[in-house]
Amino acid sequence: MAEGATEAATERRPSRTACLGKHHLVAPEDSGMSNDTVAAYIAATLKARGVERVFGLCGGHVMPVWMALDAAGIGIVDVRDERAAVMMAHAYAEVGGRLGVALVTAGPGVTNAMTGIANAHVARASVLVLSGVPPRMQEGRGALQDLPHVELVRPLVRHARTVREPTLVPPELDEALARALGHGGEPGPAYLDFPTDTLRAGLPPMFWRDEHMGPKPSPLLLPVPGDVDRAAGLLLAATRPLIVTGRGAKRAASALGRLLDAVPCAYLDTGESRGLVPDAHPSVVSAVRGTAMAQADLVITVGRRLDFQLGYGAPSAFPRARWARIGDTPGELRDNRRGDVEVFADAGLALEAIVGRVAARPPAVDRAWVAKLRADHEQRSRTLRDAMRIAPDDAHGRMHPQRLLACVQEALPRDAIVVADGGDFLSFARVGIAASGWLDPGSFGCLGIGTPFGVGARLAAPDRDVVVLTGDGAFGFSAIELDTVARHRVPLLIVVANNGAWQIEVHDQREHHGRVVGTQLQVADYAAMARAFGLHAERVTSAGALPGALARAMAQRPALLDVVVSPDAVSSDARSGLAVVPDLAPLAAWDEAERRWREAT
Ligand SMILES: Cc1ncc(C[n+]2csc(CCOP(=O)(O)OP(=O)(O)O)c2C)c(N)n1
Ligand SMILES: [Mg+2]
Repeated sequence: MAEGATEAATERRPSRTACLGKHHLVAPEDSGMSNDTVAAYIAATLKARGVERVFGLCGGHVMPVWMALDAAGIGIVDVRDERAAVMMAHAYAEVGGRLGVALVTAGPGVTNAMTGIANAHVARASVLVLSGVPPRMQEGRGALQDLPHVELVRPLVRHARTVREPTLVPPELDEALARALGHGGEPGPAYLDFPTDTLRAGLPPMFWRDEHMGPKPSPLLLPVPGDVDRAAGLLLAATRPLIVTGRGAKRAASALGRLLDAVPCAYLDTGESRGLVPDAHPSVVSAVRGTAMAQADLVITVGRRLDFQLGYGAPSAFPRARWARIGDTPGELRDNRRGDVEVFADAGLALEAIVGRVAARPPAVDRAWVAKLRADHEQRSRTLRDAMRIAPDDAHGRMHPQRLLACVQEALPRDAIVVADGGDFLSFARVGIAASGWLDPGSFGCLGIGTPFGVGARLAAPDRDVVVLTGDGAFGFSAIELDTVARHRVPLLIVVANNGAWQIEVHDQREHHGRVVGTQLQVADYAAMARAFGLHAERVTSAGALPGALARAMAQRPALLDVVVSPDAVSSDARSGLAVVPDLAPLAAWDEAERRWREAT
């Protein structure tokens, strides 16, 4: 456990000015706070773990922690809705490769946070959510904001507990941190709450120990050599190998690059890993995703679940493939489709080890196959880019969303992180925008992440530009966070594609139901709304006005552009049937293929 100073701390209770061990805090003399409380301990531990800011919304039940965080010098990003606090912590974690922390009050604070918690659960984002419950003597007696939080969040978190006994806070907090970070398991949200009187209670000095407070190394799973041999063998024998990456590959960019140099596979990223391999790399074939999936004879998933975005890895979507799966979580290793080889290991270490086995040997890869996919990818991308630049206005003179995106792409700084949200507009952006950093609603498909993810991303990467591209419907969920953006001076550019509708649903209703019900919005004045919160904002109604508006907005961030776009444009997600939710598979084409496959087998 401890070093000398902490040992000494066990001998006496702390005075308000004593520094007891390297993690112990000294409360400001005039703060009226004691520095030996559970709340102060939580703040000191977070500080010791490198937490620099916490996203939250205040309330009496968590006030002791709130004040202790501030006393510890941890920044508080105070938001307008708890859902946004968790989403900000989520993006902060994902972009920064670190823990995100959200602090929300009891009752409605927790229920509001639940959508954010669910989103982090599906995305496997390392978020610690802290809250309060009524004091122990009031629990279950009809106290203000008394709810069984732990029962509510249980299926959405890696760990959930109410900690009532002050001296158990150190190990409980330590375990929750480890679970959130995925030490020995899948990363994701972890949840703890404390009765307010527990937060105020003193925690004797002998419990302030490095054993629980100090930073812990992140253990990386080493690959088993035999598994690496088998994976390398499969790869060397494959003629049409395809690598698909996801969340678990994010720290493995350099090993991945070396593998692609050694064996020129076809490569697909997914929303979770976008930007990992630059678009200019000759292996990238994302514009011909379907063809690559249909023709591959070996698919190697790296830190990627076979969720709906990959057709669950079904034989009907990947008719010729054998599988190698690499992952350090059970889902990323073997959900839906077992691998012929499974390498249960950190992705970077596994890829390095595979490179070591294949580098000196000639692969059987059909280079002409990869080259053809790449040529088709480039051709398709070029055609799309050209079409986007001249996508015509509709009969009412409203801009095509692709035209908007083409202008945004021109104005996008090289290293920018793009956050995309919406229905049709997200779909257009996903296909049409190239960016080195990317966040979107992910597999949870959760509208409303735009502005909160933008805030979290920018705070995690203060030297990168962050641009939020959002449909008007999606924007509305978290629109009030413009206030948070302004108060905290987060220099985002937010572009709202305003078509006055939940348009992807409108297309579905028109095509499959013959009428439009409850899916129209107003073409509201979001620029006026943004100005009300102090942002620079403009409404743009013509493509000609866009470059100037984008330049002014970039220069005066935080800024919002409210761009009126045509509702008539139909995105690929609307066409693919994603919004219709087919019976057997997530997209119409896969659903059809699955039907044929079932008939034939
Ligand atoms: C929280 C949430 N509610 C509802 C949906 C269903 N949904 C998916 S896309 C969409 C429409 C989004 O509208 P908008 O953001 O304006 O984008 P547009 O399709 O108009 O481009 C809806 C309602 C969802 N994915 N998430
Ligand atoms: Mg819309």
